[in-house]
Amino acid sequence: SNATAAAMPDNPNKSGEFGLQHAVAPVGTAVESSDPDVGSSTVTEAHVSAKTGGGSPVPGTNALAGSLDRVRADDSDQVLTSDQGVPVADNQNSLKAGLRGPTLMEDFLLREKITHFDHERIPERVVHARGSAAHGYFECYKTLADLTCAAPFSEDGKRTPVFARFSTVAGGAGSADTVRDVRGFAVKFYTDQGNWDLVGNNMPVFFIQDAMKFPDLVHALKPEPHLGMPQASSAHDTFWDFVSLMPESTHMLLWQMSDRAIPRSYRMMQGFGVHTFRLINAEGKSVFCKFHWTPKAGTHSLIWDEAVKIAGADPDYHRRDLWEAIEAGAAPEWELGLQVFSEDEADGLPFDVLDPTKIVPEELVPLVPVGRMVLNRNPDNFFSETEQVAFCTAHIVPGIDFTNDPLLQGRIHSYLDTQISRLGGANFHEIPINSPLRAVHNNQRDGMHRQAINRGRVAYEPNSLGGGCPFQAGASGFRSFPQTVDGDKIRAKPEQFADHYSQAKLFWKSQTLAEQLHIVNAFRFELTRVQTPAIRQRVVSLLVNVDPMLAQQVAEGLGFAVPEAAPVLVDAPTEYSDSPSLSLSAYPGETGIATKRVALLVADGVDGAALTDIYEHLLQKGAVPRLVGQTLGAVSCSKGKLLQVEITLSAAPSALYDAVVIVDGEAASTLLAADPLVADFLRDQYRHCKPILALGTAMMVIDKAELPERLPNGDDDFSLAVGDVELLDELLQQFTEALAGQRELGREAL
Ligand code: HDE
Repeated sequence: SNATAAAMPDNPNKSGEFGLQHAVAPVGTAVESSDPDVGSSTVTEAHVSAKTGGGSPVPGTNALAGSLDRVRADDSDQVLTSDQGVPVADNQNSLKAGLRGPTLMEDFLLREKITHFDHERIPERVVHARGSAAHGYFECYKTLADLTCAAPFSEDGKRTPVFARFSTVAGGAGSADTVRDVRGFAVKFYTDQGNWDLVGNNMPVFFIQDAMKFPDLVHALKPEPHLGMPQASSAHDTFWDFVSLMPESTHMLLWQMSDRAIPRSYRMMQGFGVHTFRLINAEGKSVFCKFHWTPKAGTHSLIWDEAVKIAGADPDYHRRDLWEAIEAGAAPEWELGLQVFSEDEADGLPFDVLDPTKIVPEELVPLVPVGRMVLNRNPDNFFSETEQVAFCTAHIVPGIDFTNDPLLQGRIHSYLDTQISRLGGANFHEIPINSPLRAVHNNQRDGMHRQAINRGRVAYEPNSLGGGCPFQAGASGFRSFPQTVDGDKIRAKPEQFADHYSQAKLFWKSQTLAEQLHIVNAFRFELTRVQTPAIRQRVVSLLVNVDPMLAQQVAEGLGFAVPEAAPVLVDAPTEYSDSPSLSLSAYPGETGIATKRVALLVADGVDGAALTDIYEHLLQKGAVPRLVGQTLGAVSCSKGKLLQVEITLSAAPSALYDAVVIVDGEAASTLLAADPLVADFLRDQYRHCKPILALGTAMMVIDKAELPERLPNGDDDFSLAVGDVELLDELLQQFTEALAGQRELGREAL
């Protein structure tokens, strides 16, 4: 796929990486807009690219790719200059008084270079510091004009450019990707009515009900302040101390201890807007709405032991996965679904829709698919795009509005505020990745790092000297929904907010047995790391209200008897029937084995013909096969040609592959069977519930690893495709089917 990528670059702007023949107009060449709605004088205005050629965008590319060309810098075929554009003759030596003398103060080139370097860092995000992002587009299936006048939903098939960033929450910018954590799922829609940011998570509920508690939550979660540990982990006393005293967090804790918190890939997790939002149509009619993203690749998670191993073997696992999938042309895709309900319907629900610790079960309000998001272009520069992108829940467009969810209300303030310290001032909206496609016209002026050169003497409104411009948009502009508000000023919560356990119960009973086992193990792990016995007990006393068996199993692991249940604050907690869509098993995915990574273990004497066939078969289906050997170099084959090993067992351990294949070949199988790394590799593949294909003599390698032939309950293990060489076609098909689906969790003894 590297050869294809070179011929057809996904990022045509990176000419330097695709040969000098692609070099284009030097930076600074003026580009003109062909869009009559769009001016051309300020950096916040959209430009159609000279490079991608203006006019109608190529299907599948997004308008933003063109607009950012204005600032994309390409050094191919260019002379090195200072920041002032002065050509630099010598970039090796500072200017000295004599060969062995001191460096001169006048060395402006040295000082400029070092000064710039000294200031290269900005504060990392206070939460969600570690993340990865990509460009793409959102495509609306059918107009939603009857529900909302929001621009992305105005026409059938309309495409809106997006930039999406996925993140962990607790860890610093350099922490590992596969830690147990909530994942951020933030999407910036560059609509033709301005930017709309849907700043969600991969779990539909949150720990707390009111913004007032957010700094407490985060202080408890982050490394403990006296010793700066642990990094990127909730498994410590302060976190569990806080949540054990906040029973409203119980529902979220179950999600966080579930496999949702260790996704296999950003491309394989759901996203949720969490809060209830409002949609408003052109007549001013409003409905409530919840936003859901569902991955086309299905929902897939890691096994905890695997997640831990990956954190060491490849801390950039999710970042690399997203990058490589996009570079390979396997653009990740999610379907956007809405749960839409009226205020009257909301009043009839057995919980408060303003409470962010509650979901709206799909059995009560169905999920309606409305469009899809495709991410098809990697950023050119991590800092300029992924680091500087500023998501903000306050960024909404006409047709969308907030509700009074007290968590959302606090966020509306926080995101704008935090950018000012993170990005250094009020003009962060002018940073290219943040600037809207629609031109900005207002009387906001000046401030640090101002880019726009606003012309004229008028910076106020009303005015007559500027012809009254810019003028108010009136009916076509943003108008808040005129909700009637009447009440006493009060610091309190609605009564229904106090039903803390009913939905936690619903979540628990909607999980498969294997998922439940993982939740129990996660609680045991985290609480074992907690040092204060009273905190452990308090957490289990919350769990008693969720399910006595859950509490029992967790308590057993912690070596104490089940404590008394925490007090239940409502008289009649809601009873829910189960909700199958809450299990990860509900979304196996539609993309088959595409992007799945398969290790083919090789050694001298391997059956090269079968190996090549399988390799080709996997490639054809979009999978990522790798020849994994004991050393780099060529292996000689019993049949077929010499094959080059791509990576070694020690450089790329089992946890980095979704499946493993070993083909026939007496000599090779003997070598592999004798290697303890190979046995480890296979045991991990097995323990992590991944498909294994072994042919002919490879059976001896499987035997050496002592893998069980059947599942612990006596059933056939469909993911273990082992047999004679003659059965290759059949076994390969079985293996491919297993790899396309979810893992064989039945291997774990319950
Ligand atoms: Fe955030 N959150 N948050 N959060 N959040 C931030 O904004 C905050 C919450 C979420 O990729 C910060 O730019 C408060 C819920 C994501 O850049 C900050 C409250 C949800 C991202 C902030 C919440 C989120 C953030 C830190 C409770 C899911 C990363 C840096 C009142 C619906 C966005 C920044 C990116 C980032 C505040 C709760 C999602 C400090 C005050 C609930 C995905 O402004």
